[in-house]
Amino acid sequence: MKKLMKAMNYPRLEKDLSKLYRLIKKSKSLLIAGHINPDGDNIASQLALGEFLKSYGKKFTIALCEELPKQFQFLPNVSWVQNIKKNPIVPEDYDLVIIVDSGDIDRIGEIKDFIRPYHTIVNIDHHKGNKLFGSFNLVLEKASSIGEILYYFFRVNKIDITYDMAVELYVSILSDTGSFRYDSMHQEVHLIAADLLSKGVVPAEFNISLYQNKTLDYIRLLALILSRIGLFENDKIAVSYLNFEDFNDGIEQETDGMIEYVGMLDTVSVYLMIKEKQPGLFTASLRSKYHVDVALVASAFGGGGHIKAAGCKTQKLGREEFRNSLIEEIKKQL
Ligand SMILES: [Mn+2]
Repeated sequence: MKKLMKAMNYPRLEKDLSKLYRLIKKSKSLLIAGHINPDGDNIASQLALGEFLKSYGKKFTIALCEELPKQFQFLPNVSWVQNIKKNPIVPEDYDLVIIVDSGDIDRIGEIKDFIRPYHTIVNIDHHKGNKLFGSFNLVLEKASSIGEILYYFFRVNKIDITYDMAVELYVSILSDTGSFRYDSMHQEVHLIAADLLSKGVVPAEFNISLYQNKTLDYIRLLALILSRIGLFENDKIAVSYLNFEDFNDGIEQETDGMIEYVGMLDTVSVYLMIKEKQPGLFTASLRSKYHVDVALVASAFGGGGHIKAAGCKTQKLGREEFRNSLIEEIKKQL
């Protein structure tokens, strides 16, 4: 395990993982949360943590302030995820708050309103530039996913990884490495995945649930996005967009992954998706295939993220103005 964890380049890792275990043991009731617009890493890792807490006899709530996206319904014990807008919670019920996958506490959205000064906050994350908002911060920038961090946590503390936990850790890793394809990959991830497979995980079983479960509305929206792709700077920049009126109820959340189709063209180096989330409020997701640092581009508009994936928003600019300003900013690095 020590050899595996060396790749994390985090000298105090073993000590911090034991410290986290002690914090959890000491607590009576835990509130677990992740970022808004949850992805597979976020949801699956929280469920894996839940499995462990349950086996330990701890009371806990996995809180979400929105509906759980459909593609995660297949995860074991998914009913533990509680939409606090439908089933409200009270802060006094908890003493420990664990926040995963969020570089900034604002990323947890309205769940933040339930945090009180008497709560101990544990921040488990892998985003660069994490704001270290926790009373205890476990931020491993080299980790592929929260699933990978939890794998080390379970192993170091000799916690049995059950089949359900293995499924959740595997889905968490799959989600944040783009099925073992992204820059976040390193050789230890394959060793961890192999160990999870030894617990009975069958990867082919997730293919349909995660990737082949779309509705006709989704496919039609995707067709619209593809038809709207515009190319700039010798076809190096691709941009598509969705207007507010393009969204049906509930489908907005599902459009997140569609940006990948905008970057499929071989000439494209940077690709963007602009969405009008509310009338006059535009968000931009930015992706880079090569050297362009899109986090830097996003930061010019008050946003941020990773080198190859970032985001920002505006209420001052119209859609085309926003697009043109973004292109100007990208041009500085092309
Ligand atoms: Mn993540």
